[in-house]
Amino acid sequence: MVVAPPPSNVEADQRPGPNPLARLLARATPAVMGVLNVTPDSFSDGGRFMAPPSALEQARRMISEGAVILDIGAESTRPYGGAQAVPIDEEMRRLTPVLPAVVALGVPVSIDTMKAAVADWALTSGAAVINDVWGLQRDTDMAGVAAKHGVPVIIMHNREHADSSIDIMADISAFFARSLAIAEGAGIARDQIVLDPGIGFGKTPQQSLIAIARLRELKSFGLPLLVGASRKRFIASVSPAPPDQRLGGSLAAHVLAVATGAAIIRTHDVAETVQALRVTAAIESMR
Ligand code: HH2
Repeated sequence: MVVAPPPSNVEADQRPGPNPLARLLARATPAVMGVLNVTPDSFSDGGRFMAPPSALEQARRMISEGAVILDIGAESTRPYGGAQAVPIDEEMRRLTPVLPAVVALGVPVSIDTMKAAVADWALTSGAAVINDVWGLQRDTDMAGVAAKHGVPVIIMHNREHADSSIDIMADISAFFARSLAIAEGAGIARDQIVLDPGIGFGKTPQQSLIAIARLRELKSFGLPLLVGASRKRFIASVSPAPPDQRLGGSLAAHVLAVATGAAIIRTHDVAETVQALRVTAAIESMR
């Protein structure tokens, strides 16, 4: 059986619709989010896309490979610790020559930031989604910014430190409950929320494996789930390799994440991920 290629991702996402999230989720296949790091120090591709022309080239490439949303970040979160804090003005200085040009390419753009002021500015500059790796719990103005702009928010689980003694699924659920209460208090509509277990963030490698294996439990919130396992260290804990040689592990994790309930996959390697997910879906359709 031949699975027809999906329609152009750009055309599809420019159709009028209720919100960018609803349009992404209305697709038959899981949405692939391409990562664009305009940073010198991101854990797997720091420095590669700092220059605006390379960032734009990478954005175009990811769209042509099938990304239906791009996630732009200008401050490394360095999962597993060691992030270099970036002042607000520096984060905006890195984004200014890139963000509006990427928005103009026609797919929705999410802003990966922990700072409400940066999110506010980015949304005014054309970003359509907030991606907060502290799930509205670090910068107390973040929920208000999301509500003011009426945009979707990705709420990611995070912890200051990993603790191997805790039940990580219970911790993730308790964190989401707190974030959802904050969101509700700020007036963010529930259909604007995506939950993300935060693979690699405040987790031992084993806890990251558990979060993917038991992802389905998080469906109880009744909200779409996003998983970003791309190139992360838990892969090397199973099969040692530097970040740029973790594609096989990333694909395995993402295929299983979709099987256990993920609707959106965040990845650095768009072409390979799209191919893996299409082949998985084609095989599944034969069952
Ligand atoms: N992972 C990273 C950054 N942002 N956002 C969400 N929602 N989920 C994730 O898993 C996630 C995220 C880390 O990856 P990357 O952006 O490549 O690294 P860095 O933060 O070092 O730039």
